[in-house]
Amino acid sequence: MQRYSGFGLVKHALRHHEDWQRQWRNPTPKPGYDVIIVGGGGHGLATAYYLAKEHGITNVAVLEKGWLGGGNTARNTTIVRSNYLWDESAALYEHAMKHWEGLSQELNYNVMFSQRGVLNLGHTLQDMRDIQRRVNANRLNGIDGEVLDAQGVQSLVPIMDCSKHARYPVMGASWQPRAGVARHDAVAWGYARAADALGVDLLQNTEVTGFKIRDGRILGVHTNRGDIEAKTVGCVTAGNSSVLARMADLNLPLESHPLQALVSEPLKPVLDTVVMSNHVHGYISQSDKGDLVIGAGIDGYNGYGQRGSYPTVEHTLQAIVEMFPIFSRVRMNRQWGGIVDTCPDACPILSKTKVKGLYFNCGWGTGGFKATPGSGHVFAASLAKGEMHPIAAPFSIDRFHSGALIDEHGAAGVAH
Ligand code: FAD
Ligand code: PYC
Repeated sequence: MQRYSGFGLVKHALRHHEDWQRQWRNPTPKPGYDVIIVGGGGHGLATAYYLAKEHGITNVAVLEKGWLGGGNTARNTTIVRSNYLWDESAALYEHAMKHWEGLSQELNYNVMFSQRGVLNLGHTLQDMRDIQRRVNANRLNGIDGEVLDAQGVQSLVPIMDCSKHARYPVMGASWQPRAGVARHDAVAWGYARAADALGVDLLQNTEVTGFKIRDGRILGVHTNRGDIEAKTVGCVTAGNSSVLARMADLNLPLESHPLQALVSEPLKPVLDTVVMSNHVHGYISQSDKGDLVIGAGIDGYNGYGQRGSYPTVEHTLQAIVEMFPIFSRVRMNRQWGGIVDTCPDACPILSKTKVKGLYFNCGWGTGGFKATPGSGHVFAASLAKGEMHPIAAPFSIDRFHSGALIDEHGAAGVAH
């Protein structure tokens, strides 16, 4: 792959940004591939990359109906942490965390992973008991975590109102120092460039409209650009997963909801960690550009609108200003929404289906960005071997029949 030297960069800058090398090819679809990944978000692109890199399966296409990373990957607020309660999810998110810690080097692409720590605040005695339990469980799983009291929180975030006069006074928090944020679109672009370099075809503006299934086996997909054959198909389509599932006559226990976020005008550096409060219902961090990145819970209704709304801005900012009165005069710049697919136990689905060769990776709800490298890694191994990777296996669709649910509502960090 061609790389630009310092001289090359200057030369291109002087030529008015013309003739830059494309980051990835724009191939014509082949009639068939060994593996098709539906969905060109972070998870789909990571899956394709690890298929090629770790399993030598390079005859792979990623089919994306829009542009790469234009779904939830580019709409999320980029919080990365692994402090989940149950062993199964702790293993999955910590697997991702370990990948995050070397991802920029792995992809030779700066994904700006910044381990600035995440605080999950507690405002009631019950919150604090839950926090204590979760931090204990994390430590038993070798995941970093501490329980802080209000004073500990105040010393980490001097600008937050940790006084007793707040409507819901801060009693303490869980603190994961290795947690943080990353640059969302760089994650998609980094995986895309690396997968393309290994021979993966990235097909944008290619929408899957149906599946070719015969005798209970997948044979390929129908798309707006014609039929494409493959005996292994992985669907990684986040908020659209139940729509895809219906095309294969499958019923997934998913609900699609808008989840909104907003950013402020840029400010000088003022907040160097991530603060989340489920109770007051808002979370906040400051991006490297200086804007405050803010969000809350999912919209109460089902929908596919990728838009923001005034009531959400209002109630989210009420929560933020309660915690941070210093931000009361900051102006907001932009708001947007993404479509998240929520599962009844607030855990993802990584699973085979009753259609041989057809797999789903979905249901990440409000929290899948942090899982991107780990999810791609274990999903690729599952597709390559035809058996779910041990870290993925507990997240099979079968759990909704067996009752072996993994309830992570408490650790989800965002109300849903
Ligand atoms: P996506 O990036 O959505 O990719 C799926 C792709 O599939 C899309 O590009 C879509 O166009 C494509 N597709 C759909 N249907 C078809 C079809 N028929 N044919 C072809 N392509 C199709 N998670 C965190 O961990 N931390 C956070 O701070 C966080 N904040 C969030 C804030 C907001 C506002 C939102 C909306 C989500 C947030 N999330 C967060 C959740 C996170 O964004 C998602 O879980 C994650 O990005 C899902 O990644 P993905 O690659 O599976 O999905
Ligand atoms: O899962 O940590 C999370 C999260 C934060 C904001 C949205 N999701």
